[in-house]
Amino acid sequence: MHSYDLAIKGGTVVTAADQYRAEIGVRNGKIVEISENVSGARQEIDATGLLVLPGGVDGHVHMSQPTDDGTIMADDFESGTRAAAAGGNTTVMPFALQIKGKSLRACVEDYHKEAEGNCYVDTSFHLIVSDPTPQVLGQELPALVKDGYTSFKVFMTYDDLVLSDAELLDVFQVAKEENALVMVHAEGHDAIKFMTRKLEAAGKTAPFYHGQSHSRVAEREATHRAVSHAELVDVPIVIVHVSGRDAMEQVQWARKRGLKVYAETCPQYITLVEDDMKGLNMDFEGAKYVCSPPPRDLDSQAAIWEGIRDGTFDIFSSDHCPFRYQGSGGTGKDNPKARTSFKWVPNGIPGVETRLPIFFSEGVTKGRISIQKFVDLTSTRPARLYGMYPQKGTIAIGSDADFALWDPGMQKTITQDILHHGSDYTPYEGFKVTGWPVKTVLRGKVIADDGRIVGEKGYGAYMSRGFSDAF
Ligand code: DUC
Ligand code: ZN
Ligand code: ZN
Repeated sequence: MHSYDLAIKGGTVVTAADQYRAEIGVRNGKIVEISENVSGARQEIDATGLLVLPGGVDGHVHMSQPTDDGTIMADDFESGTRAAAAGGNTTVMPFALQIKGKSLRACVEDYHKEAEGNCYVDTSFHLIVSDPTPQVLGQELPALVKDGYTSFKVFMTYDDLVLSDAELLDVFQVAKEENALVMVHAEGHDAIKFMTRKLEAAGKTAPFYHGQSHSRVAEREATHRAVSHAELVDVPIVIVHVSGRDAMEQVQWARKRGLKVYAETCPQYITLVEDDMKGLNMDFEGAKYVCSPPPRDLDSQAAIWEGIRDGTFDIFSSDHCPFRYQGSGGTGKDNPKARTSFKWVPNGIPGVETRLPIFFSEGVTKGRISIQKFVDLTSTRPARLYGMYPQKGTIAIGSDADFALWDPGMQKTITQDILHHGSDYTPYEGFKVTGWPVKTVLRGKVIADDGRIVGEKGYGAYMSRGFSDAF
């Protein structure tokens, strides 16, 4: 008779607050003992020399998301969660997108069908509200929040997603009444369109000019507008994918006024720069780095690190939004329309598998942040902010037995051939990191082991959530 299904022995347990030598006993997928010595387990993992971290919680990923321009997202739930598992994650949060003119509830149900039986890690969905009709605002959203979809994203740009200021305010008001958390894509639509027209008229159509069209001014202005609307309604919001100093200063301004404004940043904003979108010689290769908001410059990277250290940023997510570079039949980044103008290049880059190693290496290994901060921004804080804590995001008695066993000294070079995503490239090709997830454990089962996926497809479960700790 075994007391435990699994014991993790010999490692150093790390949480957002602490670090100590301990062994962990797991029963029925939950952590049931943390002590100096755990024995009597059916399976033992020797974690000598390893850090035992809570499994990564990626609060912002896109997979199997419908598009309206003939492109296809490179990851469905199977490949996207496979990549997530290999990268040390145990929970990911993709977006159930409301297709304009369609009921949000029906879109959520369709999205569940895509996920069901296909996941290697646990998932929970945010919603994207693209069509806030009276029916959506008055009935569907309140009912969905009650069913555990306690966060939704709104967009201030993109023809098919943009909400007017009046619509933003209406959605914020529903969020306030229902205690839901709104995530805001803050880039000003008219300013982007204005710059796009000017650039195109001057013949500047290469992918590089995406960065100039999605200017830091447009991001700053929209961030200010979003936090002002949040002040008016008196509701907490999250500004997602903050790219640099300009938008970050608006978050800090809001905080100084006592507003509950939370902020997210992503790997691309500490590693990539606008010039990456030049490709080799202003050629189309630059499309591999096109995402929104776009990467900025070295000063912006330095600003993001300041913001990470001083607490401006609450969460560090991947914004994994993968497209193939060469998709068949014009479904990838390199498609005939995109060759005519940057404005048709699908926005987004893959990153769910590389988020943790890049942040660990650039942050912890290089001495910019503590390992507690790393755990907080990549697991604990997203779990709290999105209503999954303490089931997810920590190592404690009663929590899910989700771990990333981390070798802090392992050196790796990121290349496409070691990754598990559905994209045919990585924007981080050749990037060297120190620190790597060698095993990922989800609810007591090893799902990834030294780059091999050993979990079962379908073991990843859907989680309905409680309320955010932002309220
Ligand atoms: N916004 C995202 O959050 N992800 C990718 C593209 C975008 O505009
Ligand atoms: Zn966005
Ligand atoms: Zn995104």
